[in-house]
Amino acid sequence: MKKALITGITGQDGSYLAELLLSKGYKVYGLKRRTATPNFENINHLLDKIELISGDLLDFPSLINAIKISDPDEIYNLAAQSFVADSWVQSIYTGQATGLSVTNMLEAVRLTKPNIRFYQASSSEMYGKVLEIPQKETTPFYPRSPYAVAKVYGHWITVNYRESYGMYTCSGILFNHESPRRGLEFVTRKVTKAVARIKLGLQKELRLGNLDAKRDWGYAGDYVNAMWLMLQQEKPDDYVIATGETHSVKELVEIAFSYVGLDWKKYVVQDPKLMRPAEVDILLGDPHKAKEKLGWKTEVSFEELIKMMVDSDLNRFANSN
Ligand code: NDP
Ligand code: GDR
Repeated sequence: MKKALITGITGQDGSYLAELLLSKGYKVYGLKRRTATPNFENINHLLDKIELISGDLLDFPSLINAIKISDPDEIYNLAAQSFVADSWVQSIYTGQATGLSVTNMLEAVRLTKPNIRFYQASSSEMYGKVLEIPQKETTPFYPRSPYAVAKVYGHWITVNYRESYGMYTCSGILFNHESPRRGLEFVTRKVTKAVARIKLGLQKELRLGNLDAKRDWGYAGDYVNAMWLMLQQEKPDDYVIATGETHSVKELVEIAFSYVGLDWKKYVVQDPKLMRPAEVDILLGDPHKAKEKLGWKTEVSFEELIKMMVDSDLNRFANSN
């Protein structure tokens, strides 16, 4: 039986990846940091099937301990301060938790069991300012937020450990991916939650920032499969994971509101306080390499994704009344 350790298991991707690995017969361990109140919403249904190990990315001994307990064949390093907007107000912490901590993980692997296969959650945010469209593995990075700068560090240190020590380390450059388990502050979930609550008479307006930003949005359930595929190859490598389509925040809003029969213009208010100090105007990924070498593909379209999220939030907020 293969064993995997997932950091960030309570997050969106961690929960889908845990489900995928369990379905493939893995023994799954999750690194779980201490919180004052429980945050198991995404993994409640998995708690009797996985083993949680207490630890924090910034606490090196706890990472060594987690590797010793789980003795994994594969590590998926998904934990991070992942909300771009907050990275301007928590810039030092984001640098530590999203960037430098990757070296903590890699050193823990190198010093305990260097043949562990290691996946690093890199991000399309690293492309930042548009230098090339669509963005592919060879497109230069131009990060536009403290989060993105930290991810560039995490990306290159992952490549560096592969080149310096011959370790099996892969970096997945994933474009935005969403689901009903997406954190409430990210724009897709903020919109689908508001649409559901407005439809149910629980909310009157939706305040948003930049409606013109464009993103390549896919479904998280499809994207965790790419992570697993990367660690099953003969040789480690880096891959762009994206749909190859881009849509604006405005299109997202239009689709979500019209799905429940509402006119978005009556409810959406643009709030300058929600504009970012530096914006990433357009992301559009080229997933050719992943399709050809990994045989990876997306199953859920943009519209299907938004409808899935609206349905889920309608259900959730109708029942929370
Ligand atoms: P989430 O924000 O949903 O999850 C982040 C996870 O990291 C949570 O489990 C969180 O724990 C954990 N975490 C945060 N800080 C620490 C820490 N110091 N020590 C231990 N655990 C910590 O992110 P996603 O699931 O959406 O994304 C997974 C990864 O992929 C992240 O690294 C993200 O930056 C990256 N990524 C995401 C994309 C996306 O579109 N979703 C696209 C590209 C990259 P807790 O629950 O306690 O907060
Ligand atoms: P992003 O996702 O920054 O791309 O990072 P987010 O959903 O936060 O923003 C997407 C775009 O929407 C615009 N926007 C708003 N965003 C939020 N959150 N709230 C608003 O009210 C709002 N109004 C407009 C933003 O300006 C932006 O252009 C996500 C995270 O998951 C990262 O961890 C990951 O690396 C990248 O995706 C790829």
